[in-house]
Amino acid sequence: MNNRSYVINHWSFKACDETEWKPARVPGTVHTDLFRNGLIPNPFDGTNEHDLQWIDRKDWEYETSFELDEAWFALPRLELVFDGLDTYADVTVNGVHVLSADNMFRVWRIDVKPLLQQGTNKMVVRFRSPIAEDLPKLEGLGYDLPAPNDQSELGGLGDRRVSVFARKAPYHYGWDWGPRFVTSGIWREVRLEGWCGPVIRDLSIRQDRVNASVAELTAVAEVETAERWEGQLRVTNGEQTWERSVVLEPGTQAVEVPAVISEPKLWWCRGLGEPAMYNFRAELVANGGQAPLAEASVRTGLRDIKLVRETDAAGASFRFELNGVPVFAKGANHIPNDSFLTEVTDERYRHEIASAAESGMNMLRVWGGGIYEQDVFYELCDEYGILVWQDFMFACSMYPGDPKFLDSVTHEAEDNIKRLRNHPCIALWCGNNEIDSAWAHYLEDKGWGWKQSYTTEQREKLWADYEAVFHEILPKAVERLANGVAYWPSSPLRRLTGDEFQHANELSGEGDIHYWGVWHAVEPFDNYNLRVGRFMSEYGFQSFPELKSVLTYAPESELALESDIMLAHQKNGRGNQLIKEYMDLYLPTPKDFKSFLYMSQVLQAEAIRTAIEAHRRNKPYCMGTLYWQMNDCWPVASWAGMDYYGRWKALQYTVRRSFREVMLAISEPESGPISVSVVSDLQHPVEAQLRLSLYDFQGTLLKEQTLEVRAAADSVVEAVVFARAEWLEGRDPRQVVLHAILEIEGQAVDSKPYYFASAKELSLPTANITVQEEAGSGGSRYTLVSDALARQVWISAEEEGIFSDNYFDLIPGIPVTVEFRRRGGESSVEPFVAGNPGKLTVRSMIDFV
Ligand code: BMA
Repeated sequence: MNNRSYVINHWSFKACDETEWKPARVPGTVHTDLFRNGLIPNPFDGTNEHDLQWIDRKDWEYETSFELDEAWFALPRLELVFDGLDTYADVTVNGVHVLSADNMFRVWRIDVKPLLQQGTNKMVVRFRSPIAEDLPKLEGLGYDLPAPNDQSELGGLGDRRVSVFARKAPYHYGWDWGPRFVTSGIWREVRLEGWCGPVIRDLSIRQDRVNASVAELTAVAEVETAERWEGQLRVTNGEQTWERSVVLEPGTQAVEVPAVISEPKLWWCRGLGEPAMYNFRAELVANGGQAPLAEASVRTGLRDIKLVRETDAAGASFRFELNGVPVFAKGANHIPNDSFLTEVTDERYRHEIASAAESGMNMLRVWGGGIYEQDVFYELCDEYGILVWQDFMFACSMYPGDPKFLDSVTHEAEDNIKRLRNHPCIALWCGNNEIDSAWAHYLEDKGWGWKQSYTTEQREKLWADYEAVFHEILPKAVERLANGVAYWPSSPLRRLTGDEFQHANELSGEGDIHYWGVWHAVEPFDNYNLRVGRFMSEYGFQSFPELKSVLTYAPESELALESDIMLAHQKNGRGNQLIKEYMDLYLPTPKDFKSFLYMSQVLQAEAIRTAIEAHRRNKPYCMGTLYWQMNDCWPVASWAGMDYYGRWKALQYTVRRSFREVMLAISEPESGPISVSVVSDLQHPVEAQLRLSLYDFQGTLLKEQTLEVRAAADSVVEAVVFARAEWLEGRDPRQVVLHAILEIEGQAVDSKPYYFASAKELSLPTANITVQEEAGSGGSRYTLVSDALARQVWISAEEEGIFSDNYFDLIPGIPVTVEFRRRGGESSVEPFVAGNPGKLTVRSMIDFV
């Protein structure tokens, strides 16, 4: 093989109307290059975002030179490959225009051999302002397209929202948790590839039938050749080899090789088994030859994944089945990890996915307002056994439907499905985020009020454009290319009926649900118990990041709920006030703003715990719970459980407990008695002991009961039901706690406190907590004991890392041991390593009121 590949780097950049070139980083963005050159301040600091909006109004250029020796020119084909250009880019090679790119999600490949020369070659990539580019499209359309998250005012555009015209990450234009930084840049690798003879452009392992006894596969190689070629295509997984003769005609063709593996090691998600992976290699070998002329490799897992929607008495199921086993999906919605995508290192991805795994998740939803993630994201999900619900990148907006736009979307879908289809983690392709329900075409009084500002004719046009993308182009692309993974047109959706039964409806008993009554509609937390759908793909509650994170963007003097900086780092208009309103309702009043930060996290955790327990208790009616949202793209008050720096909020620890395989859920419906349920996701039955103990806040044991509980495989069982009075027996409900522990074979698998009064009403005592380092643990394990009830004990470490548990309640006299694991960092292959936390600070709720 004489094929060669060369990564092109050493770039410089400048604004097109300036003269001085500065060093640039590729992959990168204009914003990060300006920052690294000291030309702009840190975009995330203070209110800097507001002053940096000029950047997207300019045109920018990147240039580089590269040397080519003679050997390159012996190859018949020399191609330039751009894995990603953000977004409107004109490329010239030695002064000749070779490409005009217009979709950041596409891969571009151009034959440039006639333009290259031995010695020095010059390449220029010129980015046209995405704003200047798209404003005329808006004017040409004659009406606006709804895009409520597009922060056009902040960008100086008034109400002219142009985000929908660009095939570019929607969140770049701002979101209700994200700043408006409309980037430009070469955001993925650029290579020169030279080849001769046939090449394998793509290799896909189609899984025609997979079960425990056999995997019937078809290796599909997309082969390109300049000349007619005859030989063998050989496919191997290291243990077995499959081969066939091929005759290739000039051009591109798909060559299929059937491959059967008996008793395959299946890929399982977390909780169900090991995520076994296989490496496959395809080689083209000349007749009679041995050395491959071309080769391609993929790593994949063998599994059968289905979205099962069967009609039942309540409506229809919405559940994933992996290798025939129903999966209760536990997870969160993922957004891009940074406003500047190229800042996200592999370590940051690993930290996120390892955190998801540590939190007991088995699914993440790659939400449609961001990007089709980088390969490493899916590689990690494969490795950690985390299923991915993959949206196409369309969210909360209506889009144009001109032929050029539709053509661009078609190519984007093909490029991304092909890139991602070998990842066993991909469980679903979903057309868009919330557009079906926001537009609500078939119900005049439903939706977000968008339709009402259009004429009947415009409405029909907008809906026809919608249908072209989400009911034609995308499902066809998935059907053709995604190797059997299901397509779901929009999240949420009830069913694709083409009439008023189509749009998501919490009470319909089918489809997936985004429940935002709590938060956006200011409904009480208790409504999480009442609004349970078949699959909860979104619901959420905001909090602030911890003080250490806040201080990275705001000085002490700005630490106030309504300061300019606090409002700049809260993108949901009513957000800060909503946190306060709910806090007034449920929690004691924090003594100052720093305490408010802590209390906001406790509040958020309590909201989402209520929701997750309600969803899990309702298994198998409900078969999934993905809260909004996993992560942040900058330091901000948001719905995330983990802040921009990867620091776990109270929520992340609560999720970790609420996603345990066997979980206790204690609920008190308004009308009825208190009920203690055991939710088991285990695939085998368990016998457990449930111990209920009533304590006063000084630790006196007042009453106790032990029960045997038998939970069948993958089940929910109500262990006990009782009236408040049975346990209170006249005692002051503000001064006692019921502690429930569930044990299996003597091991505590879950425990939960239950209070008979709201957190706001409890008579919290002063608590002294002692912390004792465990001998021989190398400073990584600590035992905490309190002399009085301590609620929401927050252990904070000097070092970055996570504790095995945090933000828990300490019953006086009952010790709790936690382990600290440091964040591995760039130099470690392990995401977390047991170690010393440095200085520890331990506080509980009483310290903040
Ligand atoms: C959901 C998401 C996002 C948004 C979030 C919070 O519906 O799809 O659009 O950030 O709500 O409002």
